[in-house]
Amino acid sequence: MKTANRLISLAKPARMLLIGAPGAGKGTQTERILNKFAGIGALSSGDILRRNISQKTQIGVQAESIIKSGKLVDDELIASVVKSELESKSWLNQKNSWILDGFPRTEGQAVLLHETLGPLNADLNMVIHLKVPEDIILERIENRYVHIPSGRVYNLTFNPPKVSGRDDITGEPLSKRPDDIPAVFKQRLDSFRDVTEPLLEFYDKRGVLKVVSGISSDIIYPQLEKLIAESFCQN
Ligand code: G5P
Ligand code: MG
Repeated sequence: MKTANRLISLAKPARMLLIGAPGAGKGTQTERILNKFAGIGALSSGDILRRNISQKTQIGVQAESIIKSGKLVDDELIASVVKSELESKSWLNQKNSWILDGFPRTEGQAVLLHETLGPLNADLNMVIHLKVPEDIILERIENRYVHIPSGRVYNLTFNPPKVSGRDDITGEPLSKRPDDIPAVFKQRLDSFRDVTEPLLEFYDKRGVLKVVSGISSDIIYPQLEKLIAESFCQN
């Protein structure tokens, strides 16, 4: 239930990154955080790319076959797409609070983001690894449906839409992601292990890494909420 008047306010700006394997629940947890804390925005690199694909933009054309194969799009491309989004939302400053879901996911991307945020003294101040066992997430993907314009995500057993095949808010049709098939999902997991897991150390060395773990989003979410409340809601 969305109870706007009960949202918790932050006392300090939060610039967060969620890192997790495909299907770990980055989108799911982002939505829960936004429903609990006031004044936080969110941006998912995968959602931006899927919107570009559905709108057939030049970026969408470049990204479509790469996403379908489960590989990662080029660091420079995704970094510039995310930078433009941050600019257009006026989030490139020390005041705004936001969550990045899925970007950076390589060390090269982390360096590019730092080149943008560092000079503003607005680097990421919390990077959270959502740690979920692989056998658990494999089961989730088969049942996932998404609302591409908003990025809202459903699962036929865990959080089914109120009306079958329709987004709860807009009533628009839901889609299957073309990269949610087992062979492609395996490639996405490999990319995560090969290039994204090493990024954890990068952020650990910078003193901003936190880890939350569990076999379900219901187990992980309270850990996330506590971390955010303790880190950003007290002066
Ligand atoms: P994305 O879109 O960033 P992934 O692979 O990183 O894709 P994904 O698949 O979106 O991550 P998620 O957001 O971590 O997973 O998970 P989710 O959608 O919230 O949850 C997964 C499913 O499980 C949902 O159906 C949800 O309802 C359900 N669920 C959640 N919790 C539970 C639970 O506790 N129990 C159960 N039973 N179900 C649950 O990137 C896609 C592609 O875009 C490109 C790449 O090609 C990438 O493969 N891309 C980038 N390329 C380069 N650099 C970047 N930074 C890029 N970003 C995107
Ligand atoms: Mg996602």
